[in-house]
Amino acid sequence: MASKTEELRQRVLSEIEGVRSVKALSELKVAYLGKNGAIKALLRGMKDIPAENRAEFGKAVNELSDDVSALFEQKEAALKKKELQEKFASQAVDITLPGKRPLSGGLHPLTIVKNKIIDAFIGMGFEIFEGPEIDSDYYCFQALNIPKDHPARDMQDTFYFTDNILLRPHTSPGQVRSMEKGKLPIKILSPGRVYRADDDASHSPMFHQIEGLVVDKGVSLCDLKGLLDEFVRVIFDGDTETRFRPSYFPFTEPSVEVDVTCCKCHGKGCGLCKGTGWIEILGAGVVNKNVLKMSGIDPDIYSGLAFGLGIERVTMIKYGIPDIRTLFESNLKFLEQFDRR
Ligand code: FA5
Repeated sequence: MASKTEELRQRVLSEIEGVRSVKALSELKVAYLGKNGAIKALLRGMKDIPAENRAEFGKAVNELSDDVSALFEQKEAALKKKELQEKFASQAVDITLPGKRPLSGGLHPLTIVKNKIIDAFIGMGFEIFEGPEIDSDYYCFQALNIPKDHPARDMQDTFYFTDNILLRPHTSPGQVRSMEKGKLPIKILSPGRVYRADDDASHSPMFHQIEGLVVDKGVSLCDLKGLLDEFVRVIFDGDTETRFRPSYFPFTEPSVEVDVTCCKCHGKGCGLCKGTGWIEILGAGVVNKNVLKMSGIDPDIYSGLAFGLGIERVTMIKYGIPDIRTLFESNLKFLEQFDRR
């Protein structure tokens, strides 16, 4: 009789010992303590026990039941603790590992340079004035002293919607539009996209210019030189040399072009600078009296200076980029080298 309960106790002890998971333990618990479990089966066998021994047997079975319940509780607590520790260990984070940097946007090199140029001129008292990208023949050419069929139109050949409506080939129409407003003096900066029938390593069919215009009494070529020298000083590093070269634009007289030393060969001469060692960054000059007159400004009282610079050229020289197309390829490996914020 006692040996039956003792035998069961030993069996439970050895089976609980071998259990490795909470799930297996609960199955084992049902097998011993459940309604149809081994301990309840002992109680059901009471009827076969001689009457004088029943009380003792019942007591022994109840004790066994209490002891086994306690054993299951202890084992369950131990297993749960172990499983939790294993879960924590498997999910542990090594805080000494380097973190993953979140991807963040940055400014395109053209935007960085545009902002720098704008800052430089705003610091010299200029205001922003923006004109349309689709414009008329009158604003793009005629009002700039370039009549129909003038050979100078070839220098700024662009894309036409009709004979009269076109994608502006330069930001110079901004000069005319700001002068037409009739408010003097003028000191404006007009940035924007422009279009040309061009395509090679230093010329793009779409690129960006910034136009500058100053109209006031007594404005001269000396003021233009002072402004452009300051611009070059602010934008480029000390090693970049500049030169002013006489040039021709129908809307300025005299006209100049400003070159800086080539970013690829540093002045020695290469394919990018066509062997000259110099790259042109802007055209400029004293506003032609005809242009002032056509915009309703008296050239005997007022004079003007104007310049138009290519943002791509300035960017290429500043960062040593040998091919203009790199700026439009949206290649993250290239773009990530610039501003990341
Ligand atoms: C002009 O566009 C004149 N409107 C500039 C000007 C303004 C002169 C005011 C006088 C007074 P030009 O065609 O040289 O000039 O172009 C000016 C600058 O734009 C060039 O120096 C160059 O930096 C840039 N540029 C010209 N064509 C391209 C092109 N296809 N791709 C990239 N940059 C270009």
